[in-house]
Amino acid sequence: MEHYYQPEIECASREQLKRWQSQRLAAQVRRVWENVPYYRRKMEEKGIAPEDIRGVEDLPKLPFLSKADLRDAYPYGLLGAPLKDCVRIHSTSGTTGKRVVAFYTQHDIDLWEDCCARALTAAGATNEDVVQVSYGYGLFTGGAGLDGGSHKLGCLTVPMSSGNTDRQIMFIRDLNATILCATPSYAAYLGERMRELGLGPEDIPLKAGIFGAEAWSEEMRRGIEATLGIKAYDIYGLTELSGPGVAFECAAQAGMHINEDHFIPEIIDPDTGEVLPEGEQGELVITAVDKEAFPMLRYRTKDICSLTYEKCPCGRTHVRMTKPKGRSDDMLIIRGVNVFPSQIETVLLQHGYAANYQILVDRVNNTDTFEVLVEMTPEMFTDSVGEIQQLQKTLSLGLNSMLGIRPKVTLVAPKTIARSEGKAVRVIDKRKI
Ligand code: DLL
Repeated sequence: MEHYYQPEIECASREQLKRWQSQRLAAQVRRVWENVPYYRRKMEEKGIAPEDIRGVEDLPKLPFLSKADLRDAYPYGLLGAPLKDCVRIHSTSGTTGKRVVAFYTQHDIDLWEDCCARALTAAGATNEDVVQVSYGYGLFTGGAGLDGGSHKLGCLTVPMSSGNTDRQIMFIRDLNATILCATPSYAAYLGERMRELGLGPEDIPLKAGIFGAEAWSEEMRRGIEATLGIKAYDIYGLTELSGPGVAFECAAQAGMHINEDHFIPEIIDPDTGEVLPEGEQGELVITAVDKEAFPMLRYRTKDICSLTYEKCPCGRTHVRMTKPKGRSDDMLIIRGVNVFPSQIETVLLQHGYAANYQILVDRVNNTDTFEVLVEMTPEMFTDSVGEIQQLQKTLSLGLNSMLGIRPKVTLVAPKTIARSEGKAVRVIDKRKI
């Protein structure tokens, strides 16, 4: 039996949803016009005034916001509410340039936690569950978001944060944790550590996991589901738009429902900005219609995915997005060929490797070099040079047929690639340094 956190919203008719979106959008545009001079200037440059935006169909008239705007307006330039009404900030883990600092009023925290509570409910959580939150706490939104959602549901919440993997496993077992929230790479690492400790899925009480914050493949999902003995659900979000819970998976595991009462999605051609029809793949653009402190209108996420409005067997009516296969700025262009790390992960897992790999790109004599370091699993470990060469060749050919470009593959001993407790570092591109 399917459970919902807010059934009247999650299963509302499409007509009702559109009415909510249109009313909220018109009101939000007016609020932003009055309170955010930065965006008002952008609207004026396009010759748009608040009365031009009456409903969802007028959305394409609005100017986009991008990460560059956030940098320009840092830190207070996009604030949509008086500072005295703001109660929290969070910030991205961005490694280049200025971090994004997002602000929240109490209303913003409430709507965000509702979105996370919907995600937890879709993964089967009720107030009988023990939820271990192993996303980082602090400036990162993962810990606070899922923690807040778990509280709203009345689950017993274990605020573990990331790190100290043996203690994580001990708490899961001692406290009977039934739901784990973590990045997929950290969940995979927990599984790996369990195996080392001689523990199998039958030794832990977990039944579901809510994994997001980075791209992960279907193959990785199946791997985590098998090692932890759980059902693994995807969750999507970004700091600029609250954090986790912009979209989440239901039991159908067939795309993530976008919380459309708060977020209106569009898919655009990243080069021309043109809005693309349903089903086509492009960059996800999101308009948050009722966030107060950090109102994002037509925010370009850089994430590449597509949308479907087809009916979902779970009964929720909100549109679904496909797993983002990576960010447009994660995409590597190597000797002119577009390469997404997630494609490499898919091939490795199909060949029986774990998702522990690193992509090294450099430029030598004006030519791009492309190498993939892949960890052998303990089961396949061998020190026979002939065998290793054969395995490397097979993988390199497999990658060639997926990517259209052949990398050098180097197999390395188990546990030589550093594990991450948060988002995994997959790419080292020395061309940019
Ligand atoms: O990663 C928020 C989050 C926390 C989502 C916990 C899910 C779980 P940021 O650090 O601002 O926020 O990074 C946002 O991460 O634009 C995507 O590129 C990527 N991302 C987030 N969720 C997914 C996902 C959080 N499920 C950026 N699949 C986004 C693929 C994801 N990529």
